[in-house]
Amino acid sequence: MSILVADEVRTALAEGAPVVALESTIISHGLPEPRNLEVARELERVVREQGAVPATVAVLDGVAHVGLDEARIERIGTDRSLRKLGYRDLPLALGSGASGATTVSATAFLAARAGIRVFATGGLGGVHRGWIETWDESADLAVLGRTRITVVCAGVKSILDVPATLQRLETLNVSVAGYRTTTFPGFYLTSSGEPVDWTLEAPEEVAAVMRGQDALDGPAAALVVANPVAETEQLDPALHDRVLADALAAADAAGITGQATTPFLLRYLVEHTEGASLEANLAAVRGNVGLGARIAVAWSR
Ligand code: PSU
Ligand code: MN
Repeated sequence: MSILVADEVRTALAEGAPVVALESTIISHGLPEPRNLEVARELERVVREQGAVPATVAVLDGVAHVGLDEARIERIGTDRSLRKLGYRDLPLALGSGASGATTVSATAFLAARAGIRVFATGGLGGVHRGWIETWDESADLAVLGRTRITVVCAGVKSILDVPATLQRLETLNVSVAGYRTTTFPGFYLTSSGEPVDWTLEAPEEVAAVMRGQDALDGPAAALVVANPVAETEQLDPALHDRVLADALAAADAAGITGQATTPFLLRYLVEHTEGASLEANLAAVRGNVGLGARIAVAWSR
């Protein structure tokens, strides 16, 4: 068996105790060293503080791990040779003994496969600006369109085409609700300005929607709980707009495409906001992981 569920996670799932899946790409490719390793540990701690069990997902030496021990977490934070693995990369990594961090698409799949229902991350991948020429749409969306998992996120990165991403989520039958907001969050920003049709106010309400999914038992699809970063912790919107425009121009000039696009833009934003985008990013992720854990607790009752 090349999917290995950590003992603690397996036991929690067998007992119906709350478990929250966490992705590893954000650690290995989305955040600068050495902060990334601290964050990996902190996120696991945030889950535990709410009484849930964290299950960080990654592929190491051809084995898909759901739940990582401390040595493996450290490897995710420090091994620069790790690949970035979407769902489609999983068979290739397993078959070839490769190692890599999992994106939302690969993490959502592996978590659901292990029986985990709640997954918390920063921002989803989505439709890239310029998609009409590049056809660049994250594989996250297709997997969420066929996986029954609740994903807590701060929306999608503002580096993307947000309205087009929301449209694709609709087409793919992914349920989307704002958490205590009537607008879709803007990742670094509290609001993207785009409206959401549904608003949920408490973890118990989210759990009730998940029970609704099970009662219907229709074709599998995700529930996206879009949880905005607090206004006091968001990136200054004017700074955001200015640096983002520069970042997109720089990516274009450097000929960055494919999997490299998201990490390039994220790094550019961190460097050109003197780390302010990183702080907003971390505030968003922390908030999502805490909420994910509270949802997992409500769901387990
Ligand atoms: N959001 C972040 N940081 C990240 C990512 C998203 O704040 O590092 C990662 C996630 O793992 C997401 C992936 O699944 O980027 C999407 O990459 P792509 O656009 O290549 O599918
Ligand atoms: Mn892409």
